[in-house]
Amino acid sequence: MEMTLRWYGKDFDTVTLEQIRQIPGVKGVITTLYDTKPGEVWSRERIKAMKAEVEAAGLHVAGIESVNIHEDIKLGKPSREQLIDNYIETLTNLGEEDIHMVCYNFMPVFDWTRTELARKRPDGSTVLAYNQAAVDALVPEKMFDSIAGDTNGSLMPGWEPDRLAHVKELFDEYKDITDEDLFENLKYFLERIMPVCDKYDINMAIHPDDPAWPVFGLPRIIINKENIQRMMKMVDNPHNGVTFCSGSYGTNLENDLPDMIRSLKGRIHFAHVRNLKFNSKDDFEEAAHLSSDGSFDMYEIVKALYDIGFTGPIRPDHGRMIWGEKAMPGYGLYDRALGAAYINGLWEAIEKNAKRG
Ligand code: DNO
Ligand code: MN
Repeated sequence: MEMTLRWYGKDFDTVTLEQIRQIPGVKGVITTLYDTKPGEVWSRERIKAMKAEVEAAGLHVAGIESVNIHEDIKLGKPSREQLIDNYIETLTNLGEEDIHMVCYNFMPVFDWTRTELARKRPDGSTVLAYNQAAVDALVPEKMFDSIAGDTNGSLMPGWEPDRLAHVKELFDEYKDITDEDLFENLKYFLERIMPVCDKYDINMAIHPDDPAWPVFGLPRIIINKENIQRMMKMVDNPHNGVTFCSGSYGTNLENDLPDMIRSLKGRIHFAHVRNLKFNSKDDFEEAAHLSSDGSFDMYEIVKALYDIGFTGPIRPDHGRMIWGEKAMPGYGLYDRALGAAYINGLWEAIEKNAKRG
């Protein structure tokens, strides 16, 4: 594995590349062109400039999170042809610039869903949290309003203002879309992009739906072992792979995370490692990475990644807000740096132990 940190670019991130470089063991960043819109072609020049900036700080671009998918592709509308052509052009430009991992998701309308961005924990830190009763009480169009005061001034990924402005229309468009339709549309998209992925050796890494069940009646398919196996088989190309995100698959306590990891040998191209603390099955919060702070056995998760010979980029996922930091919720420096150090420690111990036999 290669330890990395997500970075949104200097115009959007409170964390600097210089700070990231001082986290022990972090040599790569996972970044994006945060101001591009789904469907837009990423120009070669902009990708080149992004790479140069990262490299000037002594780091390298280990992959992209995300190149977002336009809703019309997920909906299977005729306009998808042009939009997929554009996606292929973006992948070509990334490939020409020697970037080989792209994370994306196929969630209708919303990316991740949380009901609180700053829930206070007993130690005084604040974390993102999810409560099912709170979701059930919300009107989807108003979802962001209830948490907007806690963003620390950041633009939240998946909650871009022009997307939010059209939430109602989008809901109407998804009215008749079933899980089967969504699988079909994903298959169509993947079949079209696989040739360019083969040509440039680009690993596509689908991010799971978060939480791993339908919210607001929208279909959601990347949620469990069965569905992800179906996806791997329906386009059986090693470049069609996954982002294994423990915090997203882990929202459903029925998902056996180490077992899922083992079943995806060779197809995990990117790993997000984080812990959740469940207060009940309908209420969880994003704990510190340490096993004892949450509900997951982080040793078993990292061990499973080690055992399948995972070599891709890995990153600590959302961190708590600690030590007075003001940053995008989930994406401060301090707790993610602690997470990286912890995962590195687990990995070193597992590796040394395995080599000792
Ligand atoms: C949440 C992230 C997601 C993820 C996208 C990938 O913080 O894990 O927003 O980046 O779903 O496309
Ligand atoms: Mn994730």
